[in-house]
Amino acid sequence: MRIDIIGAGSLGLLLAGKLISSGNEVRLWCRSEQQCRELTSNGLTVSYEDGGAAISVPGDSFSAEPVSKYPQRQLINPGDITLITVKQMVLHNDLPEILRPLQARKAEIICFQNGCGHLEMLRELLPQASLWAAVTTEAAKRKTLTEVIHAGRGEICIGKSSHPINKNELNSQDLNNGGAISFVQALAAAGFNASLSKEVDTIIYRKLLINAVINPLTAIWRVPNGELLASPERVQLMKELYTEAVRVYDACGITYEKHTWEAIVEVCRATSGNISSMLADVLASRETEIRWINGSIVNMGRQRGIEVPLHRYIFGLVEGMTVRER
Ligand code: KPL
Repeated sequence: MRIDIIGAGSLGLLLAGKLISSGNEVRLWCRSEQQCRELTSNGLTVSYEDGGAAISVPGDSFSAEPVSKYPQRQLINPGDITLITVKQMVLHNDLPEILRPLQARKAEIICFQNGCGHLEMLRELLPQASLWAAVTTEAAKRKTLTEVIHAGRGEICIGKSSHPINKNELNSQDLNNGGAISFVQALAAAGFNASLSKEVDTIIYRKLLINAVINPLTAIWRVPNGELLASPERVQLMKELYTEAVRVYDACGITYEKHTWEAIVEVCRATSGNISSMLADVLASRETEIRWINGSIVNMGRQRGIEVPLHRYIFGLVEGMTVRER
């Protein structure tokens, strides 16, 4: 397949390395010219913490393009499928212009973002596109601009999201789409555990709940995920955030058998040493994804007339911690 991957962070590099080595034609869009140069001269390496054999792809087996704002680059001559692996803020701030050439096409686009809000923006920007949401539990850590560590094998689940909740759309989901089916096959051939699912919204809302409870509190207290469980006061605040969010989910008719409080505690334990993605953004003075995580809970609550004062408060606190890049 011809695949465009927009975003050369840990997930983008992981997908690129394995998809290139299994014979796909990949164009990797990077945020810096320096990363493009290094990828072209050094190639790309995926290594494993458990000592498994690393995958190294030479720089002439794929192309690396800069997603530079000035001069603005555009995704001309797109491949069979476009993967967007950048964070929400980059997608909202920098990508609309780059994606413009896809406006007149029935482009297949797979979005790997945390939180909600990007699909609505893309639906408006690219009305003809077939938009897919992907949720992954693959763990990857970028070591250098050209090397990523595949720290834990997980799953990639792809489906049509109906967010904001739209029951009619949910029932008419059509997954018999050539592009996504071929892409899932390409992922499997590259060694990923990937599937198409009609349950992607359930998985998205489960992840949203986990991220809305864990991420902002780790960012405010500057602690790894596991330390949230270290004091009863912190656990109490987590529980209150959880309870508010679940009230919104109930009002929206979102099923959450698997979105239990115990599941959130379990994620904290399983990722106890992790610096959450939001804390990592705060520590690097980058804009965070708070608007698309807790901000989504606030918006969903507003639409259903449900007050979520704690999410609103936390949202304001974290939003005030970083200055938006422009
Ligand atoms: O998804 C995460 C994130 O950091 O964004 C969790 C599950 C909290 C793991 O760190």
